[in-house]
Amino acid sequence: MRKIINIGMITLLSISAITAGEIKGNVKYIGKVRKAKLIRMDADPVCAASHQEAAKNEKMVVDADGNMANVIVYLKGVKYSGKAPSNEVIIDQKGCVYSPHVFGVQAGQPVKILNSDATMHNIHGLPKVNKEFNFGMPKSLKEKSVTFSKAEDVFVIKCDVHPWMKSYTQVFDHPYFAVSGSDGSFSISNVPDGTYEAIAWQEKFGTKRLMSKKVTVKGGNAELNFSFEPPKKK
Ligand SMILES: [Cu+2]
Repeated sequence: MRKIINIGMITLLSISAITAGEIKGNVKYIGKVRKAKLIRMDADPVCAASHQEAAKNEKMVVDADGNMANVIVYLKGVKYSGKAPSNEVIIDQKGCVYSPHVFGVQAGQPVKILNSDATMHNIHGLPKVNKEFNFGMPKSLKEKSVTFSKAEDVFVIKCDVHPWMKSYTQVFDHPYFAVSGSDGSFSISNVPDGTYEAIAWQEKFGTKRLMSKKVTVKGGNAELNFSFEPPKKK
């Protein structure tokens, strides 16, 4: 009798371990797409000279079809016991803008900071849960590395030399997150079967109008779409 129960449990465990799926979707902006403002970099001639056409403000990156980039989509409250990946997330200071403008990273995963510019940057991360960091990166210093030890909601990383330089990051204690690309699409893979609360964060809409949706994964692909709307006029 005991044997049968054990075999049953092992079978059950192995099925749940291999049953996982991919969450795929798209983020749209439902509203009039305004032209992005151009960034004035006159304060630093090296920055200004690195652009033939002025760089665009990235607070809202939406294409002509309403596809919205730079939106963090993640599953909330997921228990995950795996290790943080050892591969680095790279953030570059290039043309006096941060690339990427928005990124996600796992707690304990290294973040490599590059300075591709021939000018001085001072990168200043302003987390509340994790340790603040703040250091100058003169043109001779091409690489630095930081890690965040705990999960934390979105915070800003800015440059104290160039006030227009901002990047946003969120630290996760699991790998189930993604940032939408320029076509608005995202995918989160290897998600164990289950029903989750999914959240979408966007820089302009921020956390006040956090978007939340239920998503169920049951092998194969699960679809999850978000759309942001401008606030209704009263
Ligand atoms: Cu800078």
